[in-house]
Amino acid sequence: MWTRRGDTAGPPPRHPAGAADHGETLFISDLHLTPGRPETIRLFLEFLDGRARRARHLYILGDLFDAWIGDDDDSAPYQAIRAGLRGLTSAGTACTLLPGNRDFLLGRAFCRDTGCTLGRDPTLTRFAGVPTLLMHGDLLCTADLDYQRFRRRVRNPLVKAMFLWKSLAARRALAEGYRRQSGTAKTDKSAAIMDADPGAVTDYLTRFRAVHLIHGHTHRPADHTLTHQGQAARRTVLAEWHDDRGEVLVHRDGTWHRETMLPSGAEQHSTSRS
Ligand SMILES: [Mn+2]
Repeated sequence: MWTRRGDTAGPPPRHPAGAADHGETLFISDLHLTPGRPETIRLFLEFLDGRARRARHLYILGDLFDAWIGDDDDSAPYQAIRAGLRGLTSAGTACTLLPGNRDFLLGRAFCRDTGCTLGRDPTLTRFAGVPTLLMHGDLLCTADLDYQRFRRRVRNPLVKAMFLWKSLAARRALAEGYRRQSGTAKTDKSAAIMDADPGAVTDYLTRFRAVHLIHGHTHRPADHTLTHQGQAARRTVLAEWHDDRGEVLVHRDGTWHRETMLPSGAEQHSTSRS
């Protein structure tokens, strides 16, 4: 069992010479991993064992999992994912997880097992000196009032604690019911409501004095340029992952590009540079 190991931290990450010396940072989001999609899980495990090892830092900007009902969920696919992440962090690549709307219950036990760090949403950092805000993206969808209300309710620490206090079986049943409900609600909502609100984007850039925003959630990958307070600003939207293809945003020395991850055997290629 992964989550009942007690409070001892795992071994500190090693930094073998030659590994992770590129200073590359990778960003992914919206993998929506679930036992019912083994191909996407395999693609992610290959990524952790391969491409990700060459990076100094991997940011997962939310919705790594399609649903997360607690760190004590010991289903076999989740054990494999924990082991994959542990392998990456042990090899010297730092990994930061931001909570998504599907996996905001990821907690300390998961981090202890994997060597990952939980980040806040939003997180302000700098890349090549440029103040950059990292978010999952659901906070930007301010026109979806029902969702924002729901979000405040389920993130309440007491509500979270009461949910986690239930048995694993009870939590699985509740999550399944919610998934059905949210699937129905989504089809009734207009495309504009489900997208990032331009006013919310501006508000976050202003509040955090950032000129670059990177997020996922909307599944509308794009490189937007905007003028913010007389300055050029940008909003980079990450792509969701599929059974046969994942996408990674790469930063290295002030340059950015996207790479497509394909299952082993298929040729890996870059898609765009900016
Ligand atoms: Mn999401």
